[in-house]
Amino acid sequence: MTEDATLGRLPAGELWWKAGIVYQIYPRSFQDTDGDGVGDLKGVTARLDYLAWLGVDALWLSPVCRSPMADYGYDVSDYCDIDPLFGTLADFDALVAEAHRRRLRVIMDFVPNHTSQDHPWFRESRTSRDNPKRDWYIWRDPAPDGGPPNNWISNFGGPAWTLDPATGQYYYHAFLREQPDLNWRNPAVRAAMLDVLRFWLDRGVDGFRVDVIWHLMKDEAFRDNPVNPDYVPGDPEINRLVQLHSADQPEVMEVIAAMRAVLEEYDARVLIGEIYLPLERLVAYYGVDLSGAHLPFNFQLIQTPWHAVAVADLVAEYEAALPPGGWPNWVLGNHDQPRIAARVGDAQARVAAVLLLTLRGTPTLYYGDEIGLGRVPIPPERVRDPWEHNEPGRGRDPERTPMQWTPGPRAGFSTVEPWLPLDPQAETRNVEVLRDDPASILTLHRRLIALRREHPALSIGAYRAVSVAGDVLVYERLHGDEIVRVALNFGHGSCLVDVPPEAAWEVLLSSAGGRRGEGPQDGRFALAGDEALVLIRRPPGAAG
Ligand code: TEU
Repeated sequence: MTEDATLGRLPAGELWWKAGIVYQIYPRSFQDTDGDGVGDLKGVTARLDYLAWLGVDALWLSPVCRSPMADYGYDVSDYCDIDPLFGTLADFDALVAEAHRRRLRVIMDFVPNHTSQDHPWFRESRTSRDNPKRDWYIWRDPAPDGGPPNNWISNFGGPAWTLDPATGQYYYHAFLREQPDLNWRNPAVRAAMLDVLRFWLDRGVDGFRVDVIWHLMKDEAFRDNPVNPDYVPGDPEINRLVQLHSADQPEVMEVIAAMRAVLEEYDARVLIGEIYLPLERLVAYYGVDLSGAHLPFNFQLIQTPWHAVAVADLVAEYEAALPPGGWPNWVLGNHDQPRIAARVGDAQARVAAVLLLTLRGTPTLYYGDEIGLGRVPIPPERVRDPWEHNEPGRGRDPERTPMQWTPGPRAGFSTVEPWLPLDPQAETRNVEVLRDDPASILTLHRRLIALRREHPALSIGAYRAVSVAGDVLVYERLHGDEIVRVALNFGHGSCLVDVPPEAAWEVLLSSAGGRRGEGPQDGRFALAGDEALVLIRRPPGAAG
């Protein structure tokens, strides 16, 4: 990385995904332009000016390939075409061109672990035991009692094996039965899937977020998973077993390195891996000599209790666990997780935004979090997520609802009733209302993003822990002469934060709005409850 490279949009080489901010779009819910209540690619293109205004650097689109939508696009039936619900390949090309014109990168979702049961490969595979495509999927004879070949459980509940009566064998699916797992031990599967990457790279996409990348390889002997002694009734059924043999196998590293090698055939593309594993396993996905994912998604903030000490420990452990040269990243939410505002409340969601956008590493921002969207209630008759049907309470619809653009009907998302209900607060919680409000959470996000761009300490600088006391976490970001200090109040009570007396400090940003340029009083800054402050040390010799 050349640290002195320009930090404007679209910098050279890999700096774009290190210094930049990724914005996740769930395309069904961003903008509908054809009046069917579901978002589409033309809708994303129509909203690119908003993303440029917000200041993000890249957009990641959840799956838009052809799919029967059993899992809303995570069940692909053609990897080289756009689903008609979202538009056409021409619409996709137009989106990429318009994004690039605004210096925004485009990251696609790549779903290699499984296809749809409607994919021609699987249709062929299931026709007979000796079909040439049989070994593209994972077929096994029944156990002696006629039951499934082993005890593996689907991530969405129920057995992970489905019997195909026509050929008398079971096929494996880590998710829905409509999502049969590909056999990545088969070189032909590998070659075909790597060609899919080239297909999109040739069209100009800037990288991939790879779905369940840690699942691609399974134990060759398909041994039973051990029972999880820590299982708590009420947890998802998948947690009854430890996923010892069904995922995170050492051989997966080689597959990821092969994907990475394809990206290296092109200029400055990024490989992001979706990985839900404990820290020590997560960092293995940078690969030997960084031959793996550029960014193994770090979901630890989603899984850590929202408390200053817990977050301080997490940041320290993550920083310490990174391999040399491994670039960090942070995520607060995605289309599978309760929204940050729902988890920590509206007041703390602001503190969370400051944390996400001032930690060291690439932040990924989930659409709607910038307007403070929370958990949108879904009446039973409007449930869409199959997981909710299998395991009530687990459904992900509440965090997948339409983006809210304007006051008035359908919040500017669509002209008809959207596929999922709108937030009851859409009339006031929308881009048009919040963008001109200096105290809004949207303004806060925009200012934080701008600060990150203005101050290399925040985008590419080093991280230094300063203190954690009670509810208050303090750290610094450093680059050259620049020192930025961040103080986050995870509690509701006010307090005072010290700054080193030998230098002059001032407020760059308060999560509550205002205070810019304010200096300390008696060497301290007052921090209100639920407030976060970003401070800068004036460079030595600067006029005060
Ligand atoms: O998610 C994988 C995954 O592990 C999650 O479903 C996870 O089990 C759960 O959310 C844990 O909190 C990916 C996609 O992001 C998800 O939308 C898909 O349903 C899934 O893979 C299958 O493709």
